[in-house]
Amino acid sequence: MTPTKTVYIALGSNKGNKLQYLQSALNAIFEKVGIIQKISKVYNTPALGFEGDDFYNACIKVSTTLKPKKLLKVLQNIESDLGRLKRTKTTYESREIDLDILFYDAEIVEEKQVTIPHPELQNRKFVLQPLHDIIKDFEHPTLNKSIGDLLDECEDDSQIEPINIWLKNPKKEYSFSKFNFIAIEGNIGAGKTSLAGKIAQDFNAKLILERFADNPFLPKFYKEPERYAFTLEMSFLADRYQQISDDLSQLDLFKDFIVSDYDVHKSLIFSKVTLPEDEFLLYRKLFYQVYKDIAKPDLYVYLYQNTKRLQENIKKRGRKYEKDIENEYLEKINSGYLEFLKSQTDLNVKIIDISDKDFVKNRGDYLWILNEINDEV
Ligand code: PH2
Ligand code: MG
Ligand code: MG
Repeated sequence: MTPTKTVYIALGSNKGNKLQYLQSALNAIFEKVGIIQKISKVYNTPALGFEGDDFYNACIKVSTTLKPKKLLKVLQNIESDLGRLKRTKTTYESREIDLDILFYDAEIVEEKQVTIPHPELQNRKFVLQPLHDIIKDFEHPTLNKSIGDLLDECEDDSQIEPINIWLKNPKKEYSFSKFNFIAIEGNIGAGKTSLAGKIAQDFNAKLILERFADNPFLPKFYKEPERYAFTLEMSFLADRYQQISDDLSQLDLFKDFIVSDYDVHKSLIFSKVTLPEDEFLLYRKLFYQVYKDIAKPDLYVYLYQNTKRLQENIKKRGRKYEKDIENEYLEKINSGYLEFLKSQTDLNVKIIDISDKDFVKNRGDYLWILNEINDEV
């Protein structure tokens, strides 16, 4: 997986509807760069280093998987999309929007077009003050001083004043908070774990992942399905019950909701495919006795992915025991899910077709899925 980095970005505008430019830039950063973790107040600041109207300045903390050069490119595109023209003079001039990278984790980047940390930040109160709102204790990786100390020592004596209007975090458009428990389901290799992980990280949810990697019967089952199917299903039943009841009972006061990468009913769906009829009936009896009063998710998301791409994902993650899974098996599991979902009357189900999406690679696809889920609210 691509590592997620924390970046700090300074925003400035001194031309046109300044607040609107800052907000539009924020929205575009959310769409193209990553989730916005923190937003400073907006400050009115006199133009420093040139004659011009006052600026509105702010700083934000963002999580991103973009690398520094790509991040710079994306920010420059946002600047030009918002109407900023290429410089005409070599000195500073008024601009609709200026987006500068201040820090990229604690990394030091010195390349032709990018210098990080921003070489001027310690000399600019219009950067240090808003930065101080969101990370006063962060230590500058080359000056080895906190933002608080840099602000105290800064010789810039500009009068900078917070305005009483705040920028809005675009992630507030997604109101997952209506849910207490979302289960992400899908076939083998559909991307359940990746999606659940991203949602948990971006929206402060408690993440419940299926722990199947250590099920000793799974590799045996793939080698000899007839012999190990019942044992495998029984061990899943026992494990999943244990885990889900543990996890659901440990309330986490600091998390807003729960997201899991499975729903317990998958036991029924898989066993219907893997077991002979009579064994399945026995199994189902046990299942309902075990799960009679387990909490149900208040939203059940089924990620539909076509067989070809499931196979590609399975190859990519390279679990040895999964390498000979046949198309036919995946197709049976998919039909099993759809049949199960059709029969559910008191489950809030959202089926999302992701066969032409790649939400790991494309942030646009990820946001599209969030919108689909959000439509259910
Ligand atoms: N940006 C500059 C130069 N001067 N002055 C203020 N007050 N705010 C800015 O964002 C700013 C500036 C170069 O990018
Ligand atoms: Mg600048
Ligand atoms: Mg700039």
